[in-house]
Amino acid sequence: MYRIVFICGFLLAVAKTSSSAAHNNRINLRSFIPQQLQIDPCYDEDRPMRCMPDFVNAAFGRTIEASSTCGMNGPEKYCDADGKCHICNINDSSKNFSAAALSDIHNMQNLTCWRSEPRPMTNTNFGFDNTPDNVTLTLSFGKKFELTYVSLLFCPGAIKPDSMAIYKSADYGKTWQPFQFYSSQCKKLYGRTSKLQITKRNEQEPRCLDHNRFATDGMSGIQGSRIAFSTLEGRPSANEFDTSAILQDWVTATDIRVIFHRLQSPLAAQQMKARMKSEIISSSKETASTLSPNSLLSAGTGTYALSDFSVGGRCKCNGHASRCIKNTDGLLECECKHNTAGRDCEKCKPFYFDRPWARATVQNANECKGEFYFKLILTIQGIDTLD
Ligand SMILES: [Ca+2]
Repeated sequence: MYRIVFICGFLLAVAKTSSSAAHNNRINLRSFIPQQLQIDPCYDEDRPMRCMPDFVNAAFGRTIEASSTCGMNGPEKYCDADGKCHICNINDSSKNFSAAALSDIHNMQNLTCWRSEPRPMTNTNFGFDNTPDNVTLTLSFGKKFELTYVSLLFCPGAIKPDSMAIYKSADYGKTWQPFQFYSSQCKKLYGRTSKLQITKRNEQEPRCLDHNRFATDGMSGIQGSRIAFSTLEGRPSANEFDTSAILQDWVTATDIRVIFHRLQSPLAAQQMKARMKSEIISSSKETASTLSPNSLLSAGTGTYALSDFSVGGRCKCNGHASRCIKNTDGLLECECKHNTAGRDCEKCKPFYFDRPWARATVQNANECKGEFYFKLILTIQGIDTLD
């Protein structure tokens, strides 16, 4: 039926232009194939080849929206894990910790950091028993990408959070799907086991890991450390990615969202509280009974603090384009080859329906072909072909 509709459409279009066409002309079908430049990575001379845009940090230079930023409404006090306290203030360039610092040039000699609004680190009941923090960072690509990793680098002196989740959207933020969880209490906070085995039957299932399990500093986080989520790690079909529709779908995202739920585990918060108490006592010679709970709370005021948010991946073109460009509406789209079309080269161009659309692989570029239609039209006109 699909073919018939297109054949009819094509015939009508050709009928308008064919009345004066000479009969018995001989036309080489190759003249219908667009000429490709030698340097086009999607072709080896005339032969179509799988091609793909460069691997990039898809977060770099993009706006990341933060639900909470330290010092947004003027000077605010926050404290690092070592107990030293500082001031943040969005209006003071030396104390500015805006979200722009998440996706700028990453230079270890000159780190820039985003910080959330301060929150108590030492409240052992803090977390899902009460209200989760829900500090959110959202990154939109404006186009489907295929992601290899999501990497979060924490600022020197900051704590690696105890509980957080990475979500993805593949429909521009309409719906969200969990990508990965981290927590010292996977079952309690996220209802998931930290011992989940990924097999070929559940390759699209997110895992929950206790990334702080091996921390030895008595705190829940490692200072200045990184969390790197590798999208294909431990997924059995990763070596057959070209032919695994499930994993191709799993790594596809238009947006990434990170939600920080809890800064410290209850155990680490308790240990920190005890340590702070003893340090304050020894330095001030105060007795425990004269310390107000507020002074402890203030000294234990921490922030989520990240110096870099990077996302490794490629603009998704299904093997049919070597780059993405902005269209006339300013939207990012693939520069499709192999007679494909769509923002992700996810369909065949009109009249190129000799066979169903398919993603390109190393073995087969799966170029869309329209010879059936062209031959049909020429036959109707009485024109022989040279193919
Ligand atoms: Ca930075």
